[in-house]
Amino acid sequence: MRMPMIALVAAVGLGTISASTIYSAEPTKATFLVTGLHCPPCTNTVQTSLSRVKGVKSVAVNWNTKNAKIEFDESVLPAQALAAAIDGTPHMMGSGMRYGAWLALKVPSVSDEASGQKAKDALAKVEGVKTVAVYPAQHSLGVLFAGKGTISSQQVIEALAREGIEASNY
Ligand SMILES: [Cu+2]
Repeated sequence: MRMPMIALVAAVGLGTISASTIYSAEPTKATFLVTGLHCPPCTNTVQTSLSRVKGVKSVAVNWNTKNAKIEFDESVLPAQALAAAIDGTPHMMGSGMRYGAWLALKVPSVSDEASGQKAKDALAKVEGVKTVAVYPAQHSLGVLFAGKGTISSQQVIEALAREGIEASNY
């Protein structure tokens, strides 16, 4: 009776390993600060547009905070491409207005102008990052990407890590 029991335990163990390999690509949960929201229905315009983009798992745009909480697969849709999709959403008020998106990052060490500048310098080297906004009171950064490209939120976080700056998605 002992041998079959051991064999069963081994089989269950192998099953667990292969399952975790298959499901290792966890979706990214991130917050984007959305610009150009003119009125509450604009949140629906952006939400509906993004829900049709391949790689987006869920999206919720909040009118009060102007934040979009987005769950997405960066192997299909990197953060830079997601920002471009928001940017490319036709504005409900017509072509005279535009939506835009900044990736929000939690950066605990950012607390004043000097620490903010250090983070800005670290990201100035990253191709695809256009502008970095510093929010010392919120210990956070806003990252504006340049046009189309494939920079992921993880690549931005890693660029900060290389300069000893800890960061994470909101
Ligand atoms: Cu509107």
